[in-house]
Amino acid sequence: MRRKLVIGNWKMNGSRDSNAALLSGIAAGVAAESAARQADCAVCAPAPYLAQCQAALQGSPVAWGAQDVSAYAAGAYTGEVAASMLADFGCRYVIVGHSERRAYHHESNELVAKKALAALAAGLTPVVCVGETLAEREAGQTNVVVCAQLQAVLDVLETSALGKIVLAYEPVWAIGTGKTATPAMAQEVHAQLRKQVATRDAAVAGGVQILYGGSMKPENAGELMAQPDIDGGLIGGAALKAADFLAIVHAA
Ligand code: 3PY
Repeated sequence: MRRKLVIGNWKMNGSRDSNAALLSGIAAGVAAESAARQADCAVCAPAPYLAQCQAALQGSPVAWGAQDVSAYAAGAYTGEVAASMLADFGCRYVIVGHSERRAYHHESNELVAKKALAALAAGLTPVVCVGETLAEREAGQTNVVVCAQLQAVLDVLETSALGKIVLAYEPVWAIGTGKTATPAMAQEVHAQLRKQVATRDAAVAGGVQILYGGSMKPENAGELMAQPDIDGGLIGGAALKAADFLAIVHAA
């Protein structure tokens, strides 16, 4: 059985003071859960705050990670952060291919695949995001778009590495808009993604965690995560309030 996983994507939000309160609230809330706690959880913070996450969360059940990584290992890439640097700060996860990076930084499917490879090489778990725009959904292109995004990653990964990634389906039209895919809409895409992974390896496909992202909040998290192929959430705005984030972790 797949474990549920809830990851907060803080995006470009926070300050040392607000992070301190958020991190201690999350760590205390998760630590107070019973040993029978089912869900794993993590926060993905802006890079300058990873040391703060490491100091606050070390030894707690809450993992931490980053929101992007360079495709390159080291060298003359001004402004980039290498996967080995994230590993140095104890990161377990790194988000790659978030739609905001694809849209505002023109990241291609191939670049996202290279970033996933770079993350794996440093021992990190890449959280590979895929998702369609509203125009693509309305044109009936959802599966074509998300399958192409996933295929670029499948094409560069050895079968042994496939089981080390996490996938996140984030419909672009549901990000930061308050609109959420219905559980049935999300489940349909998640099942399709799992089927696509199964074309490479059925056992790996059965174990890969596929998160839903896009305005997941305490009110809709339980119903979304009750779907058979939805293994958790990648949480935007609701990850910035400890009570909301914890409510989603509890719902998982
Ligand atoms: C959102 O829910 O807004 C997200 O983009 C999560 O990554």
